[in-house]
Amino acid sequence: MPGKFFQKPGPDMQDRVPPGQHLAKGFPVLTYGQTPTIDIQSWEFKVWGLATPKTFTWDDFMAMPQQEFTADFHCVTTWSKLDVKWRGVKVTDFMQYLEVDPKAVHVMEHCYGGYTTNIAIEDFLREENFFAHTLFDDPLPPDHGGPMRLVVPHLYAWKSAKWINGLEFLGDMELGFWERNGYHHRGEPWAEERYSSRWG
Ligand SMILES: Nc1nc2c(c(=O)[nH]1)N[C@H]1C(S)=C(S)[C@@H](COP(=O)(O)O)O[C@H]1N2
Ligand SMILES: [Mo]
Repeated sequence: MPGKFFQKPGPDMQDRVPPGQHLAKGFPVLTYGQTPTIDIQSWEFKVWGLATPKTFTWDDFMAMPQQEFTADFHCVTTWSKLDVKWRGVKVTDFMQYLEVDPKAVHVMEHCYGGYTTNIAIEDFLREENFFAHTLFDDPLPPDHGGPMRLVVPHLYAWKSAKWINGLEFLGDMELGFWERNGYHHRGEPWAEERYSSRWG
């Protein structure tokens, strides 16, 4: 009964809803597998690959500049949610704490629970991307990726890794979990980059 869960975008919203998407009521949870249990005391975030290896604690992240973000969220399974309010750390601010080899062209996002997703470095370094620990003024709920997730508003939400705990900087593209299983390598909603063709 899709009518119960989705609504047609109103005329004012039409230009914000990508082709083939519908507005979700509420904020659906979409996870492959179980929600991991993570406590903030032992939470760690690692950086490796073509970057100086570093480990950040929760306190390290909280000491970075914090900001509010409002962003639209598009899941490839055809639901979108507009104006989601988050709080966290901008990716470009976080990058000030890293030393990345200029040969890095791609990034693998790693998560508690083993999920991975890949992203080109120019998509990762966009000004509008952020790590989120707060959702609509409440601590980010575990099902939505708490204590911390990445949000990449300009790509389908499978790139917005929940429970993120690491970045691996890469000299070549490698594929993450859904990308190995047929999803598009990039995933741009306005171009409907949903799935990869069998030939590439
Ligand atoms: N670690 C992890 N991150 C993930 C996923 C997942 O299964 N595991 N699902 C992705 C998908 S397909 C979507 S649409 C969004 C859903 O985020 P939400 O559950 O907060 O709506 O998270 C993405 N990030
Ligand atoms: Mo999704």
